[in-house]
Amino acid sequence: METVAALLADAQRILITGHMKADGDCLGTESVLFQMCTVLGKDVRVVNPDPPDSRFSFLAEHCPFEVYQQEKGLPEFDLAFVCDCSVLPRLGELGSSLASASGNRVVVDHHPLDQTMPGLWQAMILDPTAAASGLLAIRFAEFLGVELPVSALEAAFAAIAADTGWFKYSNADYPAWECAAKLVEGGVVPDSLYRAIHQNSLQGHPVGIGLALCNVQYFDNGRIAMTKISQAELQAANAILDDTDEVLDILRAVKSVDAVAVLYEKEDGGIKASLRSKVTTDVREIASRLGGGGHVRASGVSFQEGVSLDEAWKMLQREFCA
Ligand SMILES: [Mn+2]
Repeated sequence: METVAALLADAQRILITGHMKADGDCLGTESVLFQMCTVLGKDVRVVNPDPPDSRFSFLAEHCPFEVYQQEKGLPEFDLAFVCDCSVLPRLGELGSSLASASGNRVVVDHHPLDQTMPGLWQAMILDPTAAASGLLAIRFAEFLGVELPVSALEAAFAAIAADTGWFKYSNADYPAWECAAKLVEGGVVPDSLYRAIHQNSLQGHPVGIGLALCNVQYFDNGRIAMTKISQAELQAANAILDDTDEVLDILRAVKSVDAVAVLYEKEDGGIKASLRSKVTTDVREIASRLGGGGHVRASGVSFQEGVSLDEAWKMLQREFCA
């Protein structure tokens, strides 16, 4: 953290970014760093490959999320923070601009470091044992002695809650609870945050969950549950499924099940898989065999363009049941 603090002290123009389809942890971490740098009097821009997930749009009230445009390129920066990801291709075209820019690059992440581009990072705040990147952003603010506004504490809480499934999963460890307790002491009201994030969906969302659950199949004596959902099925029922977390939770609730997967066809036809496990299955290993990544208990895969939902199903089933 000392190196990052020194780089930050010398920098005036700060860029904050993160991975494609930024999740609650990525957006929350960005918001903490944005507000911290603002308190420090820096000129800060937050530029992402995509607009924020609608459930986390409330974070935009205190953090101006911009969307990267290839024609405009990235703003000039002295120091860039890359949040919740060290795999540059996961930043899309923004990643290539970032790699060729002259400013310093710092990664703030809780995934194992991507080793394919040595020399890319001048420093890092990296801890694969941390429950969320948001926790690392808070630790860094504490290290610098920056007093954060309540909106930044809310962003950190949202980040940790997002990656621990509201403190349900195995990564909800003592440091995560301890940090959450401090955030609540600082003024965060968890139930109002929960309402803002998880009780704000559209009427078609429960129908989307129902449809996705109807396609479930069990393998390996019920140890594995897989399901899938196509855009055609969703559209025929006027349903939406903007988030598969609830589907994954319900599948994991089955007693015999240890590992679950939801295959989801996006509106652009691309296929995404979300993988989770309860106790024994290493879903990061399974995801990495298909070109994806993540954590041991939570991982994901974006299949290559042109792969159909049924093809992705067969590939995933082969790896999952191997
Ligand atoms: Mn994360």
